Amino acid sequence: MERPRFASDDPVWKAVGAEERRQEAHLELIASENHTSTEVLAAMGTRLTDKYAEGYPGKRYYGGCEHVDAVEELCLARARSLFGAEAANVQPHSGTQANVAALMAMLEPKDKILGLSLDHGGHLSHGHPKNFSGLFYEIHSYGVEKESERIDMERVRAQAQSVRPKLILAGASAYSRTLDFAAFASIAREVGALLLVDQAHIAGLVAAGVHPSPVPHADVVTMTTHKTLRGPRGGLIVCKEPWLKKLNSAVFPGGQGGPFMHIVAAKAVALREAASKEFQAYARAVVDNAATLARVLSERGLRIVSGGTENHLMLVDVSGLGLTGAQAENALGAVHITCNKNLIPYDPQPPMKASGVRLGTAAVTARGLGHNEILRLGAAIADVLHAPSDESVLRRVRGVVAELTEAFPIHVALASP
Ligand code: DSN
Repeated sequence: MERPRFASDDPVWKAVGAEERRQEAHLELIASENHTSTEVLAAMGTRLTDKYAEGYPGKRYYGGCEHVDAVEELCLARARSLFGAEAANVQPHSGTQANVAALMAMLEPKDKILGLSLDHGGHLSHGHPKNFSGLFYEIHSYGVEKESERIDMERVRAQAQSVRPKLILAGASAYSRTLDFAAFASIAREVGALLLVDQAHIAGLVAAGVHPSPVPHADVVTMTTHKTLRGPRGGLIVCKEPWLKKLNSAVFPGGQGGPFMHIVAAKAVALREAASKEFQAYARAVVDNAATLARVLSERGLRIVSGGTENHLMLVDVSGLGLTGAQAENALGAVHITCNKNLIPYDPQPPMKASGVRLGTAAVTARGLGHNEILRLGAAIADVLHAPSDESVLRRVRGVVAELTEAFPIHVALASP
């Protein structure tokens, strides 16, 4: 994107330019990343970043907040409307900050949480021992079944009955199957627990109606705005009305100071975009592309955890090829396909090696790749993983990636949905 030339010899701008060129020339398969529209990007680079606005619209601790109040009110109304929610808070700086606020509002320190095990696709802020969640609460975990590699809701029910948690947490960062929020809610009711859903990964799919919504079932729903939702980097919370007062106070002053009003503006733009028909078509294409990619990889002998995908991501078990996830990530990186190593369920490898890679289609779909391009991409990935040190294969695949990235430039595709 064109930008005014300031101190163009500042190495910061050189690094920013290099990163933009990297994004243009690489296919992004990290399932938690996406490419925003230029309008979302523009909102982040506005004078709203200068403004202090501690508090909430109409009740700020600083003068001069009338225009940022208007922006935050718009953002709140769009969040409520997009997710069909009674109430919202759009100030969390990140998904983790949203979870800090939700857990502060819903629990007392040392209360019991039952959430998805991190080794089976859970989030760091759902109970990692060094995260606030693991430090301040008593964490119990459910996992996926060894055979099916899916969550068995009857087993979650039995575990909830034995643990008697104060809160059940549903949501994942590496789970490719539809989450049954109605079943989570019925289990929570049965054991007298609250239900918190972290829909960080699937927020855009939920907004577009291609994944069932947790909103009717959960007390509180947290999310990030930068994954499938395609907004700025940040967090967002929607909830049932009775939770709003406690949540607002847990966000500010509980866990944060002044909100990032330029980011709130960008969230408002992204939420408007996510309500469009074009975004619905985009989200459907993300899921279709993921299914196509999983099918091509399976046909080429790669094992997809749980046998496939129903959302935007999949875990590919590369151990059968004699590779670790780290080696697969490096081999794909060498041909300009970016992804991350990832533990698979019951992984014998440590996290920094892992037996799998996680692949997601949100970003490549945002730049315009469709069915035929995903077939080429899937074949290219399989070629590399079957022959990671064959220079002639790597050279040919680099050529395929260059053709795709040149045919689908990021900033042309993303003028706005
Ligand atoms: N770091 C995020 C991910 O990659 O899934 C967790 O939200």
